Amino acid sequence: MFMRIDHVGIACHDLEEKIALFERTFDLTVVAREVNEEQGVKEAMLHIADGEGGGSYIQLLEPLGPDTPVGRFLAKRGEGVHHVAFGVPDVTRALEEIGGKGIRLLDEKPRHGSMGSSIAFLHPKDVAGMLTELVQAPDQRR
Ligand code: V0V
Ligand code: CO
Repeated sequence: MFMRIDHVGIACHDLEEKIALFERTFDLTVVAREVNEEQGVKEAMLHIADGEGGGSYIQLLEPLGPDTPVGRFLAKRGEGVHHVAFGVPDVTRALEEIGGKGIRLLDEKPRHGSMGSSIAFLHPKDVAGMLTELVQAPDQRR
């Protein structure tokens, strides 16, 4: 079902400061930036490697406000790992399969994600406390 880890999302207060930290510490490069109003985030993707069906990345996330998923996470838990995203060939199909196993879906259908991807989230309480994202690359080229 999963082809690779697409990205690990990190919640942070100050995106620019954390981009600089990851660039100088790990020699990573930002390959995309986006404000995603629907998800309530400003985000940056730092490229790690290329893999089956697309690349793998660190995603740095700054909330657009306190009343957003990442804003509430920061208030409760502080900065840290927010979610793990898996690359799948077909996110609609993966949602059907996983939903059929009784896992609560936070998205019934795919939404717009970073770099033109289609994304959907699974409830962390049903996946060992891990907020899980499914990612379908736009054309297997990411
Ligand atoms: C909240 N909880 C988490 C969590 N966020 N557990 C693990 N990992 C997280 N990231 C726990 C929280 O501690 C509570 O447990 C419980 O879930 C309910 O949380 P809440 O404080 O009521 O917070 P809400 O209202 O934000 O609800 C949490 C969920 C929400 C996960 C349902 O954040 C959500 O729908 N997230 C999906 C969308 C998202 O995260 N978008 C931002 C990334 P206790 O304390 O009651 O035990 S956007 C992105 O990745 C993009 C665009 C991309 O990749 O392209
Ligand atoms: Co993500």
